[in-house]
Formats: sequence, C-alpha cells, structure tokens
Amino acid sequence: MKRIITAAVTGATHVPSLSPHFPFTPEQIVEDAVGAAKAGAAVVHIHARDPMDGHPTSDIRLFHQIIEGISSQCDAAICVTTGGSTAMTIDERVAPLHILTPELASLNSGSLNFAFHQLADKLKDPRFDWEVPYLQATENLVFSNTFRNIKIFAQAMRETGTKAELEVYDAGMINNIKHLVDVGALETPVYMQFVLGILGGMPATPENLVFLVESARKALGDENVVWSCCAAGKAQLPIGCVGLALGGNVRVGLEDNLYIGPGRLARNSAEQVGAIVRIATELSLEIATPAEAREILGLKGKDKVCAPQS
Ligand code: KMH
Ligand code: ZN
Repeated sequence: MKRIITAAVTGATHVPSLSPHFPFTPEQIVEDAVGAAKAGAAVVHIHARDPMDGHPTSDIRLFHQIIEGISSQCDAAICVTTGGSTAMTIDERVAPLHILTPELASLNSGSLNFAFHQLADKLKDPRFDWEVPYLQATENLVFSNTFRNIKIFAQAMRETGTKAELEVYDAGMINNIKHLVDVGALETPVYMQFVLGILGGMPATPENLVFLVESARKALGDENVVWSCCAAGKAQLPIGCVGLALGGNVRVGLEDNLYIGPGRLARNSAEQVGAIVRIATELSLEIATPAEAREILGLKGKDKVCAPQS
C-alpha cells in the first residue's frame, strides 16, 4: 500500500512568537500547505487563525479562503479541524463542517488534558498580548470530547459526506472508537491518526505506537483500520520512521513541530515533508498521490467541498 503523507500546517498549539516561519495569515497557511503538497503531502490538515494577531479562530470566511487558496493551487485533500482550539465551544468546532463540507475532518476520539503551558517559558518578548495567557491557560483546561459530542461530530460528517480522521491521543480512545462503531455512530473502515507526545496523552515512544497499532487491530480487525501517526516536537521524525516501518501513514507539519532538527527552526512544513519522503524512499516505499490517498481513504473528491451535498 502506498503511504499517505499528511502535513498539518498550523494547528492551535503554537503561537506566532515561537517561530518567525509560523504561518497564521490565510495567505501564509495556503503557501505552507501548497508547498507541503508539492513536497509530497497528499493531505493537508488546516486550522484558521486571526490574520491580525494569529489567535485561533473558527471564522468560516477564513477557512473558506484557505480552502479555496489551497484547492486552486494543488490537488491535496484537505482535512479541516473540528478540534479547533482548547478554548473553543462545541458549536464553534462543528460549524465548519456544515458550511465547508470538507473531504476529511479531524474527530477527536476522547477528552484529555491537552497541555502546552510549558511553551510560555520560551516566549521572552511575545509579539501579541494573547500568546502567554493562551499558553498558560492550557495548564487548567481539559480538551473535552464527550461521547455525546463525538456523536454530534460524527453525525455532521455523515450528513456532509466527510471522512473522519479519528484523532487518538491515548489507548483508551481506541475502545471509545470501538464502542462508537458498535453503536452505529461510526462506520468502518475507520481512519485513525495516532497523535503522540501531547502532555496529557501517550508519550511519543516506539513501544507506545506499536501498542496503539496492535490495540486498534485487535479491537476493530485489521481490515477495518487505516492509520497514520504523528508526534509533537523532536519525536516527530523518529515516530514517523517507526510508523513507516510498521506499515502506516505519517503526519508531519508545523502544527506538531516547529523544528527540522536540534535548534533549527523549520522554514515551512515542506521541509519536514521532504525529510519523511526521503526516508520512505530509502525504505523503498512509495508515496501516495492525492488521487491515491482519496482511493485509500474513500474520499468524495475535491469538487464536493464547499458545495451543497446532494
Ligand atoms: N488544537 C488541539 C486542541 C484537531 O485538529 O482536531 C486539537 C487539534 C486536533 O489540533
Ligand atoms: Zn489540528
């Protein structure tokens, strides 16, 4: 099976003052995503930010501008976040689905402490007033994804023909997914994104990735699981290598890691895509094109994005 490389280009964790290369205006997000696609990413995962100060936002107009910008320049499938930020309400998080009708959207498979307050210590002279309080607030926040709300997201995705990318941060979330499949709230085959190294979730170690992959296969059956993996920070490439060796797909990008090596800030997500593509090539693995990724994931086609569903 060809391997799908995903580039998660912005996210809602990092703040602009952490890197001069951090994309937060719609134009910068589009440029980073298109560059990542040209480097080999078949899927790009997007969040929106306020172009004035980089604050995470669920503003549909910005999402629409980003999607139009990416789609007009490359064929990558777009995965829209429903995770938004730890500070958003459920309504803010689900709104993009009905209006943007994306091919893919993240669906967070359980609640967890999603803490990145320790990043505040790195900000000596922040550009924007909101950055430090935003980071510090995550020490006392739960990223809430109750079963009832997961069902709301899942129902919305069925209505919009959107494939769920099930974000898994910890082993118990695999059982959450199994339960939701058993009660008919989720359909198989499921597409899981194992997200390691978040403070509050599973640490980014090879043995934890192996455990998650095996747990998913045992819970749902090998034929019912397509999976990808990513890791926060410096574990990004090592976990990507383990994921390739285990037969999986890989996510990289500035959402998860601002660096390309020890002390070296990545200029864009494309640098990280290029690194994992080179590694895959050395392993004689083939990288999926956007068309092949749509086939593997059963996506509806980019012509049905931002369009009323028939
Ligand atoms: N920003 C995190 C709280 C997703 O895109 O759904 C959630 C996140 C995962 O980024
Ligand atoms: Zn995200």
